Amino acid sequence: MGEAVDQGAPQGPQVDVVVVGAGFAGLYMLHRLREAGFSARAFEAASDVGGTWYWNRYPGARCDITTADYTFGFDPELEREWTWSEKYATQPEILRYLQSVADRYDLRRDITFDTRVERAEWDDDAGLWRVHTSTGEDVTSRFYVMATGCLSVPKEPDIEGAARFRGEVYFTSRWPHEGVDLTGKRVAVIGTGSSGIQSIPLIAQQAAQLTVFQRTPNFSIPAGNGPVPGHRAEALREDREAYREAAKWSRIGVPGEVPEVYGVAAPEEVRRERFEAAWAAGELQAITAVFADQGINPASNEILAEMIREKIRSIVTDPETAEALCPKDHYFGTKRPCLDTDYFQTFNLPHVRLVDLRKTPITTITETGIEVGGEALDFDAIVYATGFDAMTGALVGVDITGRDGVTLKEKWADGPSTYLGVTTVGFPNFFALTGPGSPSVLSNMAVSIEQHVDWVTDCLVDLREKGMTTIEPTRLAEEGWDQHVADCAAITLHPTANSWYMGANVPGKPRVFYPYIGGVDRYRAACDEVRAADYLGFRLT
Ligand code: FAD
Ligand code: N01
Repeated sequence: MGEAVDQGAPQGPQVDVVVVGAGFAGLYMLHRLREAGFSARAFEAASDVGGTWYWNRYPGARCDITTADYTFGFDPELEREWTWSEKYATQPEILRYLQSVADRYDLRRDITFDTRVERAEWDDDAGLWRVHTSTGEDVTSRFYVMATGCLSVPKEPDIEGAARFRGEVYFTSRWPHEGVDLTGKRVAVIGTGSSGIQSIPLIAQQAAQLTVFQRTPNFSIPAGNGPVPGHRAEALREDREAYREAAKWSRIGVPGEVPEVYGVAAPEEVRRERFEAAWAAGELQAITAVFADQGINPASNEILAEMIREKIRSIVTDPETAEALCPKDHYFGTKRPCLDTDYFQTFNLPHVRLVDLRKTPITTITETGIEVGGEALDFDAIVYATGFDAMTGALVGVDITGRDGVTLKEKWADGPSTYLGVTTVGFPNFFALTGPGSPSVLSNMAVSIEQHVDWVTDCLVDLREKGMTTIEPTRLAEEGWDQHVADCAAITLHPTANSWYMGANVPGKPRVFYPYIGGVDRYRAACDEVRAADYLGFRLT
């Protein structure tokens, strides 16, 4: 393969691969493709690289996987030259890192910014993808890779009257680049997921009055931010490669203990000791692994949940507010738990008020504020921290038409269907990085992105070596994988929650469990096995 521009008929592809998106996934994909000798073009709707870390500039935006782990591991030189300043780096630092990655590997020259891919059709006769962009530029490619992100399409505000508000309106997921000064203002924040919980303490520092509108209280533990944790820094210094290898074969993409203690069986002092250690560690990987059975056994989960509620009650001084902040309608971990810095403490401040939407739902948003439970509250600014059309939003947001004229949106009308979470029947030579049916958002995404990109690149190299030009999963393989993904979720507590993992946050979205919960390690083994078995479950032509 290689550059194959040919204006005469029959026309071949202009590039080997089109990549959509220039976040962690698109950048690494581009780099690997180039290294392997493929020609590639990337298109990015934003004006620069970074993806998540380009768009989400709200106050307090940080990662929630320790940054020493949430980082590329493919190049020891890159690792030697970049030092993270904190346990959980801020958005500007992560953005600078991704910009430096783009510079280091000279990636920008193949990325077209401010350009959205709007449509893509598979041309079965020519065996290529026809990709159409918002600027009118059309490109043809042999392979088409969506690196469009799992959390890149903000959810529309589905609240009556939202368009009427005449004050300032902000979305955490599209925060203005120049920053926002909320000093002295009356501010409403709607949403108490990770974005809300990170931004609320900082918004409270500026606002004259802050009112937080909470529909579902969330489990959150203190991040304990500070320097990179000593044990991780040391392990990396001692044997970087072994540490990264351990991450690849871990459950969530971060080296750590696999718990063996069962919550229901453990003596009270053991439960307490394990919980307090996880609380003090300030790491999702610790609090999600206190008990071996917390994700599957309601009784064990409740033991952990109640210990977190006790902490909330001990922090928040007003008992009614404390109770309203205690999550009781979902099992711990079935909605993504949050890491915070002084979130619960913020509700002790005199100018901060919590409105429990379960008790008093929003009636409407008006020109001047929000009506709730018969009260009309006026605001200067409303901040929406209301989340994303996760996992599939960006994929079906592009009009992608496969072999039989069926679009991806049509095919996935009742929920996504994939083989290995990266390919789908009817869409030859199409890859969705960290797609539904892969560990993706349940894992350290840096590790999962590298794994997907490496697998896709290896696959394209293998095809080239075999003299093959197309790859598509078989229906049987896809059905088997879908069943496996569903079975893994079904034995957990996850399907009980109204979470974005279940598509429950977007009205009308199919209610299935979107990611693969079998673990990063097992997933990697499955992908490796498929490749070792000469692409078992795929049809190559
Ligand atoms: P993205 O970074 O989302 O990049 C996708 C890019 O594709 C975007 O720039 C978008 O503009 C572009 N795009 C989409 N559609 C089109 C189109 N049609 N045409 C052109 N361009 C398009 N994960 C972790 O593992 N650890 C964390 O600590 C963590 N923290 C997070 C914090 C926040 C605030 C958020 C929102 C997410 C966080 N995540 C975290 C998940 C995070 O999204 C991933 O870790 C990772 O950044 C995803 O990289 P990506 O390249 O796959 O997608
Ligand atoms: O979005 P969310 P997010 N009326 O969907 C509420 C990653 N991330 O941007 O739960 C009233 O979690 C909604 O209520 P409910 C991370 O993976 C990581 O915060 O649906 N409220 C919820 O409280 C995360 O999970 C970090 O009842 C409405 C909130 O808005 C994912 O991105 C930081 C509403 C949305 O929470 C998404 O997080 C940020 C309505 N109509 C993001 N609609 C880190 O810490 C929605 N809500 C690294």
